[in-house]
Amino acid sequence: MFLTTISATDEDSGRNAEIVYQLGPNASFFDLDRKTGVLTASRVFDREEQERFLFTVTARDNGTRALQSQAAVIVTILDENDNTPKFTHNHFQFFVSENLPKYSTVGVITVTDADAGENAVVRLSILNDNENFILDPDSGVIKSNVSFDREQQSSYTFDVRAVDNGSPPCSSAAKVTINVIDVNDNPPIVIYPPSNTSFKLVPLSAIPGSVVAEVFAVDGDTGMNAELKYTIVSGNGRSLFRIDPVTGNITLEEKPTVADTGLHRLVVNISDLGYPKSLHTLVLVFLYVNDTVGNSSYIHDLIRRTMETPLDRNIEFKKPPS
Ligand SMILES: [Ca+2]
Ligand SMILES: [Ca+2]
Ligand SMILES: [Ca+2]
Ligand SMILES: [Ca+2]
Repeated sequence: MFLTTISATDEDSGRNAEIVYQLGPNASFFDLDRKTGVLTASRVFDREEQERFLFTVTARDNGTRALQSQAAVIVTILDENDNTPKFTHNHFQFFVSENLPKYSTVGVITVTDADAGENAVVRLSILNDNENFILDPDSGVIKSNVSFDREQQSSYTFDVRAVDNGSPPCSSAAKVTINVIDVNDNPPIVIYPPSNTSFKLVPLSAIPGSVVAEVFAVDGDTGMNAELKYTIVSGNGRSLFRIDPVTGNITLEEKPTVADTGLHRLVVNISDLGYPKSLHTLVLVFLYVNDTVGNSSYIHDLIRRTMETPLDRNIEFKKPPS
């Protein structure tokens, strides 16, 4: 490829003015025509590999006592847009807490372009996201345009595109996933017993170890934030009952005696194992120790009246009507 013509002058005449051109060292990628001084490239250059070449050329006359002079040649390789923008990852993964305020920074996309000048000026955009995120086209900073609720949506995935300013422009794409980390923002919800006013009959003949009632709750969070622990916090003064901390099953610890007959109000605490803050719910479990239910409206009346007793105080056993 033709680059330029090197030319020198000589004020002598004849052979004393005949000029021969010669390349100095460090010019292995170039050819110089000895007679015409035409400088050509002997290979294809890659600016990303080497941008400048510096070498010397010598002009020598054909005099019997040859005279010569030297000049420095600098060849600068101009850029071509032959590199597409490169993302540092094919798939960017970011982790954010739910309940993060809108417009918080959730991640930064990094992209490089090996070219120079405008050929390396890259702008970023989001391809397919329903305006849940805002991407700064220059800095690559991704901000949320929504407040995250992991219980509604636990991850978001979309594609981003990088386009350089070359003509024609080069572009590339990458995937982005925003993972929403759970925060313990849901207390346990009691499924069973269905209400705080229902009761279960515990016959005097019930066998110790048998399940007399069940407590079951769910928690909308995940992991430890949804792991539940059941405990009886009051109403079990004689330790007649025991609750399984994991299943919530309430079993009879010992055979009830006549002294145990009547209504027992167990206050059960259901707490999650959330960190740093655990959330909890209280539920009332009424157990009526007697041979038969007898008059159930009487028991419901008792249950209503227990509401006047604070939950941290054991209610007095009420004798069934004779
Ligand atoms: Ca280039
Ligand atoms: Ca480029
Ligand atoms: Ca929870
Ligand atoms: Ca949550």
